[in-house]
Amino acid sequence: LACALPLVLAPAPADAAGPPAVALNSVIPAPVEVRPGGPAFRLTARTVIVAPPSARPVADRLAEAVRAATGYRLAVVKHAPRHAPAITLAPGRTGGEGYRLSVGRKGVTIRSGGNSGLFNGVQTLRQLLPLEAPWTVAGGEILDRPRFAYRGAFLDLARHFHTPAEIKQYIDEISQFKVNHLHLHLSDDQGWRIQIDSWPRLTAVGGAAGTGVDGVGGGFLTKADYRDLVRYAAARYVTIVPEIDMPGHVNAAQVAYPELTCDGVAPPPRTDTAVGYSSLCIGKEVTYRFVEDVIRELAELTPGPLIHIGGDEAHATSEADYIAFQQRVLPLVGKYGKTAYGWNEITQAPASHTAIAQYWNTSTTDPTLAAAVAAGAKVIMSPANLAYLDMKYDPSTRLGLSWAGYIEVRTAYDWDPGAHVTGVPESAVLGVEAPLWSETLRSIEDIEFMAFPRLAAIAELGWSPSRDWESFRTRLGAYGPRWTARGVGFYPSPQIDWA
Ligand code: TNX
Repeated sequence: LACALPLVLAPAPADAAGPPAVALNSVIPAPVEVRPGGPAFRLTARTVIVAPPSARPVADRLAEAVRAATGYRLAVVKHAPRHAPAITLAPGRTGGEGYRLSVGRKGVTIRSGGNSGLFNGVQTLRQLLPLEAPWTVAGGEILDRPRFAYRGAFLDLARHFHTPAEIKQYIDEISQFKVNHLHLHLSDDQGWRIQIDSWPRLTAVGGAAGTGVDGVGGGFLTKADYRDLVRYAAARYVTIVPEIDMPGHVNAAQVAYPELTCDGVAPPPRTDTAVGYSSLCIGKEVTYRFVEDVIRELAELTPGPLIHIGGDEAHATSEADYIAFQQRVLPLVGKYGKTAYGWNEITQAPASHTAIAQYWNTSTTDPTLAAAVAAGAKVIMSPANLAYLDMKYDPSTRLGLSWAGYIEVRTAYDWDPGAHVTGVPESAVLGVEAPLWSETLRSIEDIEFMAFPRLAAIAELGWSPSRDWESFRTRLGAYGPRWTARGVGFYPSPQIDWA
């Protein structure tokens, strides 16, 4: 122990030139257990990546990340040559998304019972690699697993379309914080952003040029684009969750198909940011043919278990109609083999008791939600006043909205998703999601400025067993140069001492 101690304090070997290794306890989200100690590992061009065939996809991601960070093209092999320094991916007893990472003089070993766990271990290792040579990784061990199964990010493609390339860039960033779901808001009053073969005018009209807020943008994902995104995300252990919003937020669909209104008259296209004025016609059968066709085609595109059917802000639908609509539509999701997911308003309908509600309200009490939970509903926490990435940081933020308040980094971090709403115990909470609505956002730069650093805060709430603002603040400050090095224009919050 006496000789291990100096290594704990200064993990870089004495002969190392340049900066000391990154401390093992600097990772975001904070791991469950960190035990620094023992000799460090020095990654060089001679290091090999060792992985069984089953873990090859993760090994390829690791090789890609090492190449981006160091310029080295490490070989990926099934068995390590004798004495070769190695990063080894190996089976382990830590189940699913959990992993164990061990660093010693001869190499780094990541063990997990699942490829998602190996991938998570790789994300940890990426953060332990210094930004500059020498590529020394501090010695010790990390044992890690998520608090919640669902850790989500969200993009709104309807208010302003974001291209597949931009969505991929976002997936690259969020997956580094072990975020494992990306919810795509694919339709709203302004536009319709996913090809539906049985209703082609949805995208021909609703995805045309000019169908964004202020008439800017337009565009949609073809089925081929969408399948490619699903694959890209899956390779980063991110599940795409598609949302079609209804019975409100449907103006774009009604512009394309006037039979979806009660009077059969097409409304004018809308490029403003008002909400709550449109509704599907609850009493017409064509409404349910439309909804079922859309759900069926979405389910065909979706390997993941969830389909989000919206359900928010249906202020132009009477309460009785709203409930009647959800009683018919929520079971349709099940008919196509998926679990229904919707904004918390769906909990007014008894059929939501086998569904998942996304809680976006700003109150810490919601008797309707609590009653649905008592009847079996599960919840994903996205309180607008804490988790909405489109809220301004402070009054001077040039992008974003402020209807739910200002959200500085500490506000986004300092709450407990497992005990946020009265009558919603941790056992009913599947996780957290950080929505990023796009009324004011156009480019990937806009997305990055609003998402980072707050997404890292929400990711830690979803992953880590406990929270500690001072620790998070320190780790975040140290992380800043990594975003800068990747060209991610994050918001340099004055609450953080940026390195
Ligand atoms: C409310 S949050 C909405 C969206 C807006 C967002 C802007 C929710 C379920 N609905 O239609 O884009 O506020 O922050």
